[in-house]
Amino acid sequence: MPTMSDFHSAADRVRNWGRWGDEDEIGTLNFIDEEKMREAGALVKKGAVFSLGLDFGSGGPQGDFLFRNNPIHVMTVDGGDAEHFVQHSKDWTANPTAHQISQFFADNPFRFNDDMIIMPLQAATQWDALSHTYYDGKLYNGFPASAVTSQGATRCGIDKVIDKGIATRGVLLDVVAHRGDEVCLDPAVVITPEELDEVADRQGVAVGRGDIVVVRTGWCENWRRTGERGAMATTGLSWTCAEWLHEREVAAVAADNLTVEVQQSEIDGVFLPFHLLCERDMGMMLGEYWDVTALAADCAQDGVYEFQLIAPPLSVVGAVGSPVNPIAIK
Ligand code: UVW
Repeated sequence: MPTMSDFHSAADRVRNWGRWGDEDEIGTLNFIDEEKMREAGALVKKGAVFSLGLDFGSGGPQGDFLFRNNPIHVMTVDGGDAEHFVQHSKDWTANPTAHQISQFFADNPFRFNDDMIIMPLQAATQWDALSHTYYDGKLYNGFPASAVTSQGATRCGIDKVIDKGIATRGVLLDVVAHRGDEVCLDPAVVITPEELDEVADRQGVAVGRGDIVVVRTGWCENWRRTGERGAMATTGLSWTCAEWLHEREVAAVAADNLTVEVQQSEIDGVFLPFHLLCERDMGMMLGEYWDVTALAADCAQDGVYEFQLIAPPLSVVGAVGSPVNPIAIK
């Protein structure tokens, strides 16, 4: 089993600190330039849109992870409120604002509904910001871990990437189809760089500078069919795929599972090493729970595994991640 020292050697090889200046907070998104965006736009041929976002609701994928809940959706105004104010307008005479509202509803046909949502920003389909994971007291580009406090991230927050879009060429790597599995990978599968090359070769697609690589493990399909959240949790990329992405100057990586990488320990004493290498050392954002079911079916049908990918996070100031509804357009 690889050791902590192997991890540190890999980190030294992939580290992009200073590559785009000492103040850079967007990392490998810098690989997406104007030419790349034009190339991505030209991939739209049939006018077919695929949403890769899961529903944000009580039936989401959270459940057995202590720190996160499914979104809680609450109505804050509905039709009942207007009728209540109309019927009880005389009860509100001591409260000028409420009285004014009750008069408004009594005199005007206008009605409205409002709502709010309470959710971890890591609840369903999401981006990890570069401030999400770190080690040895440092974030991406050497910013101190203390830049993230209970007030939020003053460095590498998700709001820092907003100006990038995010819009570029997406490439689906369908490991499920490559292995001939029907729905999903076996939980024990560890996807290696060699396998990523095999998948790309089989699909006749090359991964390059500024791309977002989207990996299909079948997790979302399996979860939707069986309701199982935990059993399929372990399959994903090997930590060694970080170097594969680094060499190709990929802009970001996403998958249809919780962690993109395998959850089982690959290195003695380092949990989620791929996260640490990508986010903290390379400055590469991870996209999680991206549901590629419909996209994968279309790619299998027309043999085209590249598309324009548009996946802007919400500009939540100081957040270390964001919900997203990625759109693939072919
Ligand atoms: C952690 O890194 C803890 O979670 P995620 O896989 O959602 O990024």
